[in-house]
Amino acid sequence: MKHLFLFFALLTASQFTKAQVQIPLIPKPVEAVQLGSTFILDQHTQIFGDENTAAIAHYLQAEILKYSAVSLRTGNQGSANYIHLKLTPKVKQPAEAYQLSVLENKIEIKASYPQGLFAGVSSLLQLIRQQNVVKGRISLSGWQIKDHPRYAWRGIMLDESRHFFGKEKVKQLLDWMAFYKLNKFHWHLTDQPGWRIEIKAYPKLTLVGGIGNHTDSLAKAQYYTQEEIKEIVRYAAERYIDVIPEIDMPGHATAANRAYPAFSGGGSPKYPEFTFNPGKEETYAYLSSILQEVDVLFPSQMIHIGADEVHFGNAHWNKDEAVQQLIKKQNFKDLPEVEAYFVKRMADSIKNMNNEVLAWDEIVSGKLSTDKTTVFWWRHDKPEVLKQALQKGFKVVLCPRLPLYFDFVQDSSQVLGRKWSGSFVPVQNVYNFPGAAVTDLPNAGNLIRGMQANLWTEAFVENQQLDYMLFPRMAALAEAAWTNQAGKNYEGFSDRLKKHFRLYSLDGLYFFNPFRPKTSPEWLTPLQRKGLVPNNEAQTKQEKGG
Ligand code: TNX
Repeated sequence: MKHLFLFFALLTASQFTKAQVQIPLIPKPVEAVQLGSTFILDQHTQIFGDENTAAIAHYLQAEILKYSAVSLRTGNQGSANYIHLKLTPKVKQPAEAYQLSVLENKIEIKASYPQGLFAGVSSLLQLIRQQNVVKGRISLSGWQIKDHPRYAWRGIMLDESRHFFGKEKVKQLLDWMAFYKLNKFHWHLTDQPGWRIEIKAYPKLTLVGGIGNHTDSLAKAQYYTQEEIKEIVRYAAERYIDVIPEIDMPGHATAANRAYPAFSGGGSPKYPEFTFNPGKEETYAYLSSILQEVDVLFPSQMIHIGADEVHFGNAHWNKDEAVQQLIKKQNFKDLPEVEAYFVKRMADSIKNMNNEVLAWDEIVSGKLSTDKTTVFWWRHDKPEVLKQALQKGFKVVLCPRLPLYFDFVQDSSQVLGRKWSGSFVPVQNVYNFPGAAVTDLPNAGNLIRGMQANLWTEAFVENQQLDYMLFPRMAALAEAAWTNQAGKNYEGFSDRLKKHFRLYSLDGLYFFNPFRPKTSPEWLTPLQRKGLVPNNEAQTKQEKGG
């Protein structure tokens, strides 16, 4: 009896130790079995594949050289030590499903689709970058990994209208998105302070509309040329990230209206020149030709038309002659009907360009059909809007302010950023989203495409401030969006996350340490050592509002 007890005690203890060995990956894969073997990666390791895997092989080579200073060559399966990238026959599974085996003399990554192969490479790179390079050699523990994502849409939105950060910062963001298997970059390019995308047919949009930002209305024009847009789109495509442009309408149009006042629908005392004019035929031709150029530049075949907060600044519609005529002609009873009419016409023109229509959740109460249309649920205080969107049959991307607006502070002590009735957005809340209140809704299973974090930038001017809001919440977002509910565990995530802080520092990122919110000297970046903490420049934002 005593022996039996001891036997069970030992058994439980050994299982316990086993459970402690976590695969050092974020997001956590569906299945990971440790093998006990070791693979040595060095300059003799060859990457083996075929013409269909060559681009991904090159990415892998380039990343290993960049971060670990080891140069691998591409080669063949006959070599003694190799990484094999293999596209397997297509079977019905998510495109990003993959298998990664780190064995004694070979590493194998298998997937049915290039997206899956890329996800496998991304996992391998995470394992590599967390190891020290000793005399040009990297030791990797043996693992057998099987993995696929929970959600197909795993995104970050960056607002570059309020403040402009530029293409180097965007590329760095795309690098980290690839690191964390985030695959949708939603680019908010137009809003009140500035228009940031060159449009050949209407050059003043950037030359005039590009002037100014949220803190300085006279800042020199900043925007992306079409060549730069193409460069970013290509860079993202190499990382299997879709870029989705947002051209906000009919509200948030102030910058465009400075350039081409003829299409302005006016505003309200607090939001002057806020809208496009829905009463003029010319407005639809103007916006459609803008969107047609946008369509050419972005192969994702998705255009986000905003459509948010129109009521902030459409008071002038009550007096505008063209809008009044439209109301009479169409027999509209109020301004929301005018708004719905405008959105429907623009949505039709986007669908005619063979694009999907994406918009904020205000469109749920409008007139849009649900086909090729995705709603971005952002008003966390209006759960009924999410419910209604799903009921009507819209596809949905989840991005409620709480907990997915990364312009909100992450700790009660912070002042730079927003709060909502005193609430903030800590890493743990990001990690725990979505809860049952969302996933148990009718239709949630088939209509929710996934989730994204939105980084609005009214309060952020410096790159370091941007980093501070994104890291490490981006890691929590990635695991929440990729890893199934059953596999999620905040304690385990925290342990894995701590090991990424060294990588953040190595990349010069300024990040928040949620485990030691006060100071964490061992991870201080050069900037932090100089005492350049963002809180010094803090501005307290209003508590409620948009
Ligand atoms: C609401 S989300 C907005 C943005 C602001 C953001 C600040 C949405 C559709 N509109 O215009 O930048 O809040 O948190």
